[in-house]
Amino acid sequence: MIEIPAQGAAHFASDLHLSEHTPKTLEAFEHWIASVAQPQSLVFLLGDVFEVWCGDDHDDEVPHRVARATRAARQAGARVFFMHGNRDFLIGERFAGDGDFELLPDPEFVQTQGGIVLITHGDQLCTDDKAYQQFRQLSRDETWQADFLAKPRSQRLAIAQGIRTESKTHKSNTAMAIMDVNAQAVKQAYAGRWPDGYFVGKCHTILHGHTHRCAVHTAESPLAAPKAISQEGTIRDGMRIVLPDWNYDTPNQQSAKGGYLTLKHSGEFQLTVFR
Ligand SMILES: [Mn+2]
Repeated sequence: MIEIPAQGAAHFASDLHLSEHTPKTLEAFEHWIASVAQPQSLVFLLGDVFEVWCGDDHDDEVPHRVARATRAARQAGARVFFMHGNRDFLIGERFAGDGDFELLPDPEFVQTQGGIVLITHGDQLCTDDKAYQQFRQLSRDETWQADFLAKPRSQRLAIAQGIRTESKTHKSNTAMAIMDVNAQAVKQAYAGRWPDGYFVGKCHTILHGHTHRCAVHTAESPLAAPKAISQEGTIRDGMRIVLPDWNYDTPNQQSAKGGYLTLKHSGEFQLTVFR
């Protein structure tokens, strides 16, 4: 459980999907993290910061720049946390050291006066996507990961490329509803029952990314249409906040270019969406 300092704030972003093809999004990220990094602030990156991650033994400009940005945030007095997404789940201690950030388990909990917030990348709540959940279980296995990381880097990149192509085909053939969170899985998560079968602890509010359907859902309308607009309020029981994905490079008129959530010790929040 992580507590938000009384005088500080926590800032959450996810799903930047950074790669060599996203220079503008990378620049927006660098500006954003510098703007929220100060003493007493907590910066949470909730997964899929990178489009793909094949091991910490990289020599690429994008991860170097991200590590420089998180390290600078730490030097400015912030604590930086990183949770794995389904694309960058292979980030390890070596890269965490480069970026001077702390790796978090998924889920993790944040304590505020407004209640306990469960934070997660969100992919585990999409229980209707059976094919993905099967791959997830396989790829989070220690032996699978050790085998994969032992291969030459060029081979790892080729395998990752294959998985991405397969995933794109799967996505275009799968109904939108199946790739969203499952209502029952969300309901059980509030009661502490996580989809993997373990009891993780109860929470009042859930915060996640992954689905690219930015919204603030409430207990009264748990599955209302996503609305990627800036809004503020105080967290309460049964609220589920979904972070926006970032895309400054091929923006689309209908969706936001990015955004983040700020959460205070009091439980007040502000969801800022970039247009
Ligand atoms: Mn994801």
